[in-house]
This record gives sequence, C-alpha cells and structure tokens, in this order.
Amino acid sequence: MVTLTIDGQKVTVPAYYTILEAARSANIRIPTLCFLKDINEIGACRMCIVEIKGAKALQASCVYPVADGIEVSTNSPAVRDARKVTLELILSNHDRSCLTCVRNRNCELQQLADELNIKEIPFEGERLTLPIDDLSPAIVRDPNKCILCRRCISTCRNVQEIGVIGATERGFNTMVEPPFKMSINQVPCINCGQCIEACPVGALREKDDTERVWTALADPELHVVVQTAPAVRAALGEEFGMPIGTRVTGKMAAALRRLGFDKVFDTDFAADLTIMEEGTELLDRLKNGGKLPLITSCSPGWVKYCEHYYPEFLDNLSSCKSPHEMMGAVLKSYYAQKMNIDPSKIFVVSVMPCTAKKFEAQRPELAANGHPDVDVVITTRELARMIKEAGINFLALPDESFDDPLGISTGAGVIFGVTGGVMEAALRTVAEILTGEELENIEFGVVRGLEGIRTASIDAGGVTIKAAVANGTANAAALLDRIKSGQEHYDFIEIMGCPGGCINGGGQPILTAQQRWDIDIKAERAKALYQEDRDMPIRKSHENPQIKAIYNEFLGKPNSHTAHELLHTHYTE
Ligand code: HC0
Ligand code: SF4
Repeated sequence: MVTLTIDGQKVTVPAYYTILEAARSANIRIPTLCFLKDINEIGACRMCIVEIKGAKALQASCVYPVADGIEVSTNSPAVRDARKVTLELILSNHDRSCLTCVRNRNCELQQLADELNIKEIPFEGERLTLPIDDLSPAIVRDPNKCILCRRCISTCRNVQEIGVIGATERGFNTMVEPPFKMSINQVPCINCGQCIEACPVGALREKDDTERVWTALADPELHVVVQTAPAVRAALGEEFGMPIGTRVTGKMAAALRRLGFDKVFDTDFAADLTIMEEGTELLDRLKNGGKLPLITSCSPGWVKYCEHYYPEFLDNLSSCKSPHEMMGAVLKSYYAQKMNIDPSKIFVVSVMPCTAKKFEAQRPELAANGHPDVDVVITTRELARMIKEAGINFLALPDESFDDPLGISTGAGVIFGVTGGVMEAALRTVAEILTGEELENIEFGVVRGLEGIRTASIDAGGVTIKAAVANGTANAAALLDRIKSGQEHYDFIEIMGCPGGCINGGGQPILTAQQRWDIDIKAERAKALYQEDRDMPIRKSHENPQIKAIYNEFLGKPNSHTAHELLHTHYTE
C-alpha cells in the first residue's frame, strides 16, 4: 500500500493504483472522456489531468501510477484552465447539433461542457461535413460527431477481438473508421453494437427503425404485433431514470399496448419453443452420432462471427432459428390460422437488446412461406424513444401481462437473456428427458456467472453432457481454438456474441464511463432475470401448457417436418 495526498486529503491505496483510481476511492471526482475502465486506458484526451507537486507538466491521472508521498491537486487553477482549453478545442471542431442528436441529454461531452461550466467556445474550429455511413442495417457512423476518443476501437479490438475499426490518417485528418474508407457494412463487422455502447457521443448509433413501426401502426390494413426479448425488461427502466437492474416486465407490456400494438407477445414463449427444438436436436446428435459439439445459434452477432472467422464450425451450429425468428414464423402460421388473419397482413415487430437482430431479421434464411419471420427490429433504446414520443408516463403505468394464445412462458425462457441461460434452460429439459424423473434442483449454478468461459459436466440418466458457455466473441474464439487444437471436447456449447449475453447487448441503454466504473451493470441486469425466473410459476420449457398446445394442435412433435420448415434454418456463408 502507498499513501499519497490528494487535494490535501491523505489517501492510502494499493501500489498498483493509478491516481484516478486513488482519487475515486476517496470520492474525489476527476473528469474523464476517453477513459473506459479496463478497456481504453490510454491517457489521450487529457481531460483527467492533475497537478503533481514537483512534476514539470500536468499528468493524465488515468495512466499515472501512485507513489508514496506524492501530492496531487485535481482542482488547481492550472488544472481547471487546461481542462477547459482541451474541452473547448474538442467542442470547436464538434458538430454541436445537440438538440437533434440521438445522444442529447445522454452525452458525456455535453455533460462535461456543463460540469466544466463552458459557456462559450473561443476557438474558431474547423467543422467536418463528411458523409454519414448508414449502409449497415444495424450500425450508423457519423464521423462529424467523432471526438477520436478511441473507446469504440478498443472495444471492438480488445473486448470483442474483432478490430474492424481503427484510427486512419494522422494529425487533423485522423479518423476513426474501417480501413480503406470502406463502409462498416463492407468489413466483417458482426453488428454487435458494443462500439455504440462505448461511444461517449453520437458518432456511433443504431439504425433507427422507429418510423417504420409508426407507419405500420398507423396502417389500418395491418395487424401489428410486438414481441419483447428477455433482456429488454431488465434494462428499459433505465431509460426512465429507474435504477440499473429494475425489472419492468409489466410496465413494458402496458406501454406497448398504449403505443397501439394489436397484440403484445413475449419472446420468452419462443425461447421455450427453442428449448424443445434444440434439446431434441442435442439428444438426436448425442444418440445418433451427429456433429458435436452442438453450438447455439440464437445470437446473430455470434452467427456472423462464426461465418467470418470460424466457418469450420458452421455445421456445429444448431439449425434452430433464434427465438424471436421462431416467434415471427409461429405468428405468421399457427397464430394466423388460429385467429383467421391473412399472414401477409401480420406485421411483426421485435424489441431486442441487440443491434445484430436488425441484420438477422433481413437475412433470407429467416423467412417462411415467402414472408420474413420478423418485419422490423427495434432496440430497447428505440422503444424508449417511442414511449417518450407518444407522451406515455412510463413510471405511472400499471403492470400488465402478455397476450394469449402465446402469452405463457417459463423461467427457463427468461434466463435466455443472460450468458449461461440458454444452457441452463436446455439442461432443465434435457436432464428430465434423459432421467425420466423430475429434477430436484433446477438451478444449474455451474453454468451461471459472468466469467468469459465456463465449463461443466452434467450427468443425467447414464449420459454425461460436457457443456461450455462463452460470452463475447473474444472468449468464443479462445474456446473454439481449444476445441480445434484437440485440447478439449464438448457436447453442447452456448455462445453469445456480447459480453454478459443479451443483458449487455448493443441495443441496451447506454451508460456513462462513470456508471460503468461504479456499478457492475451486467450483474445487476442478470439479477433481474434470475429473480423473474424464481418468481415464475412454471420454470421448465417442456411444462409450458401453451408449448404443449402448439405441438398438439400444429407442429406435431419437436423436429417434425412442420417444425423444420418453420423453425429451423441453415447458415452456409
Ligand atoms: Fe436475446 Fe434471444 S436471449 S438472443 O440475448 O436465444 O437479443 O434478451 O431475444 O431471439 O429469447 C437478444 C435477449 C433474445 C432471441 C431469446 C435467444
Ligand atoms: Fe466492432 Fe461490433 Fe462495432 Fe462492428 S458492431 S464495429 S464488430 S464493436
């Protein structure tokens, strides 16, 4: 431990701390901009500078190590002046159309301008007017708003280990973009949106599809239905000032009804359906010597990653469509028949915590009987915008439930939204099928947790299932490399493209670097889903009475011919 003085206060911290960490541990706030804990610690923006007694120049506290006896000032006139000049220079070049920016009131640059009391910008900066890259169905890049903090670059490269965006050119011409001036749509970007979550300003954002939803809702010819992904309920409340990890399932259903959707469904129902189909596929591959490991295919970021970077594993992917795509296919077949509605008049909107789902929905592999399974995907953030635009007082809404005939889902369905959840949900069903007995404990703690890779061996009915769970593509790569080298063997693997799984998807509410420092966001949102699971009257997919009904009335049995036509696909790219 070392003891230093910060703003006259003695602070004792571990010797490996930076000055920024030491100050924060003593509740002394130093502003930052490019800093993102464990991801982008490069000391580039110089917003976090401090004065160290005896040092020649001001130092970036996010990279400067503590030392015994040093005296630090975080708030001297020299520090305040230097920070202001730095910020004024950034602002002088920035496209300051805050009022119409998607990040208005949730922008770290705006927040800093306010905190540092910037009231005018004395520099005549050179403003860029470059074209916006909006060719991707998921990710929009506005170079005019980029402040070159590199948080997105580090996230794409170091967290996801993909690296399709980087800094090009030098000096004033520096840009953050894909190589060779290509669109983000022309490089092997997986649409995970983790770069959007890292962006402090409005330079990276999702493709906004809210207008398409408003247009459908206003069309009297269309029967417009909506479904919500498991993880949305764990985060939507944050957009309305609720604490991180607040569960808003009931209010969310109520808000969607007030927006004018004809029916409000839960993707959790289709998650249960996925378990029936994927569980059967696993048992079949185990029994009949099929390709193992079976790898989940419900995360479209992961599927695209597999296509680009590990195509040798494409045949390992489950042939199951992802739950929301299955839901779309069921809505345009079973539900259409049951309700006597022309499938071409059914418009399916998916609310997802994910930007890659926008890409997924337009894949030709994900259609049945000539209709795309899902018509539009909007993110949690876009739904919040629609609720605000409609003037709905979200906080005052009552709790409402989902609509029938697909309104029942289980605890197994809801935990899909957190890493390890699909595995656990599958094990609850597969283990009971293998043993023919009811499980004593349905909570598979061995596959829970936020570590990048978790492995377990599960014995059931004389069969041992070797399971692995990976979240984030960097961890997926590490796991797949171990399998490729012959070092390890698994029967069943769950992979989610985003670190933590869907709760931390690229379409979730964006939190500041400070919030990411203060709170374990993934853990809080995960808790919400595990609590919802515990509160559910039914917690195993195969016990869902509406799942039994859809097999009895329509699909026959899992992996039947009809099920294959509607609920399965094949990725070959
Ligand atoms: Fe997920 Fe899903 S769990 S991918 O994260 O499997 O996006 O929440 O909706 O489809 O159910 C996202 C979340 C889903 C799907 C489900 C799966
Ligand atoms: Fe990288 Fe994901 Fe952003 Fe694409 S969406 S640039 S893969 S972080």
